[in-house]
Amino acid sequence: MKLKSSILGACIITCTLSSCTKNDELLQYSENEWLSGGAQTVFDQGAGAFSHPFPYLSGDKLRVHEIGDLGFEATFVTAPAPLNPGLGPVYNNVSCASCHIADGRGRPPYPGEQMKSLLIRLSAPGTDATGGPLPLPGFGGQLQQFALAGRVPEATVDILHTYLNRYFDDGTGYELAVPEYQFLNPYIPFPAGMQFSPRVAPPVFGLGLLEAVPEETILAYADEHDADGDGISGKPNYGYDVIKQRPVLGRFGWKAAQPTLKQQTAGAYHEDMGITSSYFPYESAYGQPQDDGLQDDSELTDSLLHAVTFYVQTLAVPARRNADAPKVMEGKTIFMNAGCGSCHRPSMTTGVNVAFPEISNQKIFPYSDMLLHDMGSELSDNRGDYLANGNEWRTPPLWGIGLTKLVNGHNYYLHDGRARSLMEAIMWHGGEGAASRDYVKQLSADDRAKLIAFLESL
Ligand code: HEC
Ligand code: HEC
Ligand SMILES: [Ca+2]
Ligand SMILES: [Ca+2]
Ligand SMILES: [Ca+2]
Repeated sequence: MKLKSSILGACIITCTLSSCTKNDELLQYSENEWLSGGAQTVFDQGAGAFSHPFPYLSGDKLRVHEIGDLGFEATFVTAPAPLNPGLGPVYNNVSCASCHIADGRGRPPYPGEQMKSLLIRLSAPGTDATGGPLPLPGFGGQLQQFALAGRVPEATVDILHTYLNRYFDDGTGYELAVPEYQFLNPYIPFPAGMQFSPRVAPPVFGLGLLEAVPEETILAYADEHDADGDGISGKPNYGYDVIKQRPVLGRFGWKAAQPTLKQQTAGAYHEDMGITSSYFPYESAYGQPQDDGLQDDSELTDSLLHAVTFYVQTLAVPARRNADAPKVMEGKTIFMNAGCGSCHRPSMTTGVNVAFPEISNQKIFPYSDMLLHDMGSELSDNRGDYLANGNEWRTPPLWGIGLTKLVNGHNYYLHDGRARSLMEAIMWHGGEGAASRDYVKQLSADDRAKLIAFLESL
């Protein structure tokens, strides 16, 4: 299977590049749901499944990916230093890879552990000049729980849990863990009206393909005022593009507030690690006592920003496992019948980009519509993020989700990692997702297992 698929994959890209005629076998193959990332799918079911470059990268592009890979792994340190200086003065973590572990997802801290791959966005009520969240005076747009020697972290965070006990219709109980955040040791008192949004690091593979989906495709799924009356709206977010200096369709982040992978990457260096760049030339702590207030040169070169962005653009998507097993196929039918596919759209096709044929014209299976949905008050962070309100979250892609445990060693899902299993993630769905959740609630244990088997095959 593996070898055959790779060879056929090679045919597909050759055909795309030279527009040769498709024969039936290829056509059938291009419909094949095993290939979650189209021709840019990899056949690794192990712990490294999220960490492969696109199998088809022409010319010196693989080299750029490799340079970006080193940048993604690099541990930043206090300046001056010969290698990777510029960390801080305040930061959440020291490298991209320490949050996006093995290019996969982060998790909330275990009891007694410090928070590392979960971060807290902050804001004051209102919006800034770009329509985005208003920075919280004295703390900015994000809480940094670490600081360089001799400087004070902004605050530390403890997470406590309460538990909701609920029941499937067949009487089987399930439990939802509700996180409660306690902010401790703030370096100055928190201003009144503080809003916060906890978010775990999502996986970073397949993102170049999602960036290549035409805007029209995503907008065609939108039905903001539910004109067709199916209970599902779907709303595009428009974040602010700091280079174009205007709102642009958002795609990345849990609320789809980031328009491009480059800006997302520059933003991560800036807020998560304290590394300035041409995108964000001032330290996140600028104006706070942690910063020296001097305006230095960018700590990150444009060429490294380019390479690390290219790295996340060209991480391949793992192939599905057991996609044709009867249990999995029945699980997919249940998934569609439950209405999951109204938001977790099975497939999309990327647009044509002559400068980047590797991402062009690929039928991909992300299981997302890239739009915001009202997920109800129980999942709300009560904080706006451009056009997203507190209840609204972007449908996360489900591709590769069945490999989470293997790659990341845990089963924590949703924006703040509160769900401890795939089923718990489903049972948290409210708002527009409530009807789907209730459908699952009335399933037999056998059918619930089939639904999970399908998700685990993604
Ligand atoms: C402190 C942990 C942390 C660090 C360090 C970090 N990230 Fe992230 N990353 C996150 C979180 C949390 C999100 C989701 C943010 C949001 O919802 O707005 C995210 C989102 C992303 C996304 C968008 C993924 C998607 O599906 O929308 C990309 C790409 C990304 N990060 C790349 C990077 C790169 C490159 C670096 C290093 C420069 C980096 N990250 C460093 C936590 C981290
Ligand atoms: C109304 C749109 C919508 C429907 C319908 C829907 N989902 Fe979701 N799903 C979302 C959104 C939005 C999130 C993210 C919520 C959050 O992080 O708080 C999500 C999160 C998830 C997650 C966790 C993903 C991750 O990366 O952490 C899983 C698993 C999931 N959904 C499965 C399902 C299944 C199975 C169904 C059908 C029973 C379903 N969803 C129905 C929108 C939807
Ligand atoms: Ca710095
Ligand atoms: Ca801050
Ligand atoms: Ca609708």
